Amino acid sequence: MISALLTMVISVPPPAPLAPLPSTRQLAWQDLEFTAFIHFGPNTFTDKEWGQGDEPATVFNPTALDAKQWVRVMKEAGIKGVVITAKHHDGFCLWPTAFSTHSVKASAWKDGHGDVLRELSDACRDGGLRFGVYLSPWDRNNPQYGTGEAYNTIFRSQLREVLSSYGPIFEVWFDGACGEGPNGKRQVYDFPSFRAVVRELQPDAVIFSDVGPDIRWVGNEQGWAGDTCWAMLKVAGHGIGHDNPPSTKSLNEGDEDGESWIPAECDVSIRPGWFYHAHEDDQVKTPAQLFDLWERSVGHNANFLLNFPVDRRGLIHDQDVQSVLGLRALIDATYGSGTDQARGRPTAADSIRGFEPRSAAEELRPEPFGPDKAVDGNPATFWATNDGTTAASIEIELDPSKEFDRVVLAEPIALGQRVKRFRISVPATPSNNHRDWITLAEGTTIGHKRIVRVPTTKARHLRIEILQSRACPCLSSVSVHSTRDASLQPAR
Ligand code: FUL
Repeated sequence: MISALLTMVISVPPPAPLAPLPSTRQLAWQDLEFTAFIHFGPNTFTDKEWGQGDEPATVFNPTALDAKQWVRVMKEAGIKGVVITAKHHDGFCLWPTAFSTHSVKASAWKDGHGDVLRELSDACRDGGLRFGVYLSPWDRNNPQYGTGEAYNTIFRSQLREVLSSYGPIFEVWFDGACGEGPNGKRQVYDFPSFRAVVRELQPDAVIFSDVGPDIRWVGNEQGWAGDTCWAMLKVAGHGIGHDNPPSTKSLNEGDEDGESWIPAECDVSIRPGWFYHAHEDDQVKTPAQLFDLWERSVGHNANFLLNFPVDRRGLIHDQDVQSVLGLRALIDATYGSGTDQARGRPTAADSIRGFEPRSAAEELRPEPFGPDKAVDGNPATFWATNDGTTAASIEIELDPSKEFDRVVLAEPIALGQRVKRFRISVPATPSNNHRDWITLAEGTTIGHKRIVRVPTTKARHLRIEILQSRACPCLSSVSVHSTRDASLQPAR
């Protein structure tokens, strides 16, 4: 009996993956969802955003640097990894590089014996946070900058130092900015060779630049991705920094017919500036503002990269700590464990992969791709339809006494991003037996996670219609939440 059941279960093959597909490193990165940036360096002490590169290294002198505090705050906020400005445009290196004199070695901090990357990577390892590095190719200090291969060799050497001295690195961030202007120095970066160094020394690390190869810029520095957001991109026509076309729409939304899998990352600072400025102490984004951005990045198939401008002491400022912990409280109250009103509820679907009509005796036979797989809390299982079916719907029976205002959908993206258009609706009246439905929301893409804001609603049934899909649709999760408890949280 059991083996007969197993045969039936196994005889339904899963849908074929639909190219382009994510790499293992991209899949692991996307699951992190929420990561942090640290901007720290001479600018912190000179009150600048872009240093000239001629600032004396001695200006860098934090009085109480404590990377463990950064990691503690991030862990408490639910952040999974941190990317630090190892070298910003001013060329100052936060580690004692052998390939430039402009570094912590020449600073007053710890009499030139300090190493910020060492302190942060150690704290990350101890605290269980992933460690990543930002390196700006634009270097306003290095005398070789603008000479071509000589500078590229220095940059590669610095990259080698950073990638081979501090343990595993999850993300390498290549900034595309360059403000040299028409009469400035012209350096042609050898990006293919930079990428080769990363692949050689840290094969699991994702590489960020405006256009990947692994992670793309989302086209703004405000922390949000488009309502439509494909992980795919048509790379042709895009470049890094100034080569980027003036329209950043396709970075923001991706391309349905993009040939490359390059998901978006939404970078934004918790304050107006990337670096610390005391006059911005009262301009820290509120928990509610951060929650809005978190929903429009993580909930729009992208990752959220929230910057903390570490202050002159070398600490995350208390205002910033309060705000990000306030954000965590809002996320937990809305999406934390026990908040999902769809979890384990009865489901139905008008199409199920491999389904065959069966006798009452067989009713209990498990369906490997049944709609219950979308509400079982297991991201590895999913509802799917037969090949060739690209429009189908799933219904979930809810507790009608509970109100909700968020519906969260997810696709198993290892099979590619498939859904093009969906609709969410509820019966017009609790008793009309599904004859009339009211649309709560219509949307386009889903991907890794799609948070849909819907009017505050109570309903006995919720229907998700997949209206169009690139191939048979698959949903690994449908969850239902309310921000009511979050809005009751006192502002922190
Ligand atoms: C930009 C830089 O110019 C800013 O200073 C900052 O580092 C931001 C994250 O990227 O391109």
